[in-house]
Amino acid sequence: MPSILEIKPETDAVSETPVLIDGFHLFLNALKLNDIDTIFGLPGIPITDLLRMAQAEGMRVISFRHEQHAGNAAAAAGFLSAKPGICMTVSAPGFLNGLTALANATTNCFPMILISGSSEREIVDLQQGDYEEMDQLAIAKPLCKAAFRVLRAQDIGVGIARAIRAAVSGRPGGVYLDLPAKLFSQTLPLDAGLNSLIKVVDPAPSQLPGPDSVARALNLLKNAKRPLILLGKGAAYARADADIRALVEKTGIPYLPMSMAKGLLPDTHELSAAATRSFVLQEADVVLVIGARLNWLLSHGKGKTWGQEKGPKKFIQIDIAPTEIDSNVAIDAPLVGDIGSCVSALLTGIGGDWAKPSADWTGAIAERKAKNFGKMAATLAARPTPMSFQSALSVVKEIVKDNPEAIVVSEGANTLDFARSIVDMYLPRKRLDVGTWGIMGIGMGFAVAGAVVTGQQVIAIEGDSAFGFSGMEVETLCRYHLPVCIVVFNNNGIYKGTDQNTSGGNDLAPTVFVKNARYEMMMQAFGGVGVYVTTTDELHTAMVEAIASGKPTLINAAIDETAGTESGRITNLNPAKALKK
Ligand code: OXK
Ligand code: ADP
Ligand code: TPW
Ligand code: MG
Repeated sequence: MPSILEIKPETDAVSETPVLIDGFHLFLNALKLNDIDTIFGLPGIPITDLLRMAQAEGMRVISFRHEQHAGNAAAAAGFLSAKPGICMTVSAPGFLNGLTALANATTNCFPMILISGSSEREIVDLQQGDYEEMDQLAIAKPLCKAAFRVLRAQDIGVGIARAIRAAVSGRPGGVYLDLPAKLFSQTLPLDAGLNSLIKVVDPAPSQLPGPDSVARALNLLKNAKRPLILLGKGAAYARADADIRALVEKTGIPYLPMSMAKGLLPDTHELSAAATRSFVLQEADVVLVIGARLNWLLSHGKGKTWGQEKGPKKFIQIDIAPTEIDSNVAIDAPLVGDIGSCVSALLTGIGGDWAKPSADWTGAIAERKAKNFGKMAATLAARPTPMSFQSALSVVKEIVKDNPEAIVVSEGANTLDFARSIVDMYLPRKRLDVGTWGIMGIGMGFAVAGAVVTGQQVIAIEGDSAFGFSGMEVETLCRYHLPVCIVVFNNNGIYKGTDQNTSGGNDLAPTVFVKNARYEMMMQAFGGVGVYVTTTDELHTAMVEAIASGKPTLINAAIDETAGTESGRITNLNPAKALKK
């Protein structure tokens, strides 16, 4: 094996200026040229030296314990920075471990690039049994937005440029870049090599909506009696925060945030209709959808949730992907373009003579909100023993209110669902969760990215099952000294801890875990802070200390094991429930 010094760019003996540049350095220079300064990954053949060299070149390399979490970190970094997050893995098994994150990023419309080393094409294609042999490009293709392979050093610049553009332009998503091991040791004359690199100009160009489509949308909105604005994570990603707020406030139209759009306007805003979600979805007559798909999370835009029996609704939909329009229901006024340009065009068209929605509509919403706030306040104030989801979350709610800059990561079933409605968000892009797939396992990867990309405190609200998917990454949190406070909502299992095996056998039911597991010891094992709490006072003290110290902390919060519901608020999606109907 050559040492790292031997594979640095070759230098002229007399002048000491490099005359040749190798694939490793072409690759790193291409990333740096495009302002990419962080790599999330896991070393091994053929990328170990590459990661060392990246560090030597001044890049941040965050090394994980499993590629899925490195990939999730890259995806969250993409969402948080609007630059593609980079995940690097080894061949076949490492690549496959990263693939779930790549597919999830694509599903969530987060920009990331999974870059995997691969084996020799000549051997792979003849299936001669190379080390970690796999046709990675073919496998990645259907799971991401675009996939490329670079075979020649002179194409590294183009490969990186195409990957960046594919990830962030139009609808953002995951991109796969295949780099065979042999590429890294190829060399080019220094000047030619550097000249082959591309700095991507305007990677995510604005896409303006046509004036006729803006007029159509405004006309519909103006004639609405019970208008509603629906904000999705695309609206959060678009960074049109001020214009979106202006649109809501100028028009006086109530809005409903999807989970990752929470905080785009503060959840305490008087026009938020989040606390009366069912009512506004049923009653609205015109809905302006901004950066959200009418998928399962929105009951496909139809049926009882949407009060279909009360007559058809009109939809205006802003999306950058033209093929999203009419995907589930007819869209009366499509606005295809980037959200910044579309919202700004609407604002311009609204003018000074806008008539705000009637007091009938806003008053009915306000009345229901007040009622639901009252009910919620009573539940949050109760102090049962053991803690309920709600009593424990009332503490988290206060802590987030006091630390609005903190990034909140959330996963689980009941833990996720209660946290979504209880914990208010105050600023845009502060909430990261299970997203479009409802996927478990994003927790620690997203937490690492939150801390690394923003430098802010992270608060991870984790079901005990959800935490287990990425739990080993607490070592990563400790190794990089990241300010992450994890609260494990420990109800001894998936959904609850009291399920019974009805077969008469000795095994526990499939949803049940070891009782009173001491998850906090996992954090202690690596030098972080671990605390076990059974009361809201203890939870409050532990969270305050975690945030004051900035130390990686795991708070194992004992929650009533009887309290959860199967699948939280989406019980209706279980097939056996349909059987019983
Ligand atoms: C909301 N609500 C409130 C408040 N906020 N009441 C009082 N105060 C406040 N602040 C009310 C709101 O009006 C709703 O009541 C209810 O609380 C729930 O609100 P919300 O917004 O959470 O709505 P809902 O119905 O749960 O939303 C649907 C959804 C959401 C599909 C968008 O459930 C979601 O994002 N789910 C993701 C689930 C998921 O991915 N789980 C993964 C694991 S489960 P009403 O009366 O107005 O309706 C899984 O995969 O397998 O088991 C598995
Ligand atoms: P949610 O889960 O919050 O409902 P989705 O992920 O379903 O949101 O929808 C996000 C939508 O936003 C996608 O259809 C995507 O094409 C769109 N989108 C993302 N970024 C932009 C942007 N800058 N401009 C316009 N649309 C965007
Ligand atoms: C990759 C299915 C959805 S929610 C969940 C599982 C296993 C765990 C719920 O238990 P938890 O939360 O986290 O303890 P709580 O508060 O209800 O007790 N595998 C993947 N994704 C999903 N969604 C699942 C399995 C699932
Ligand atoms: Mg649980």
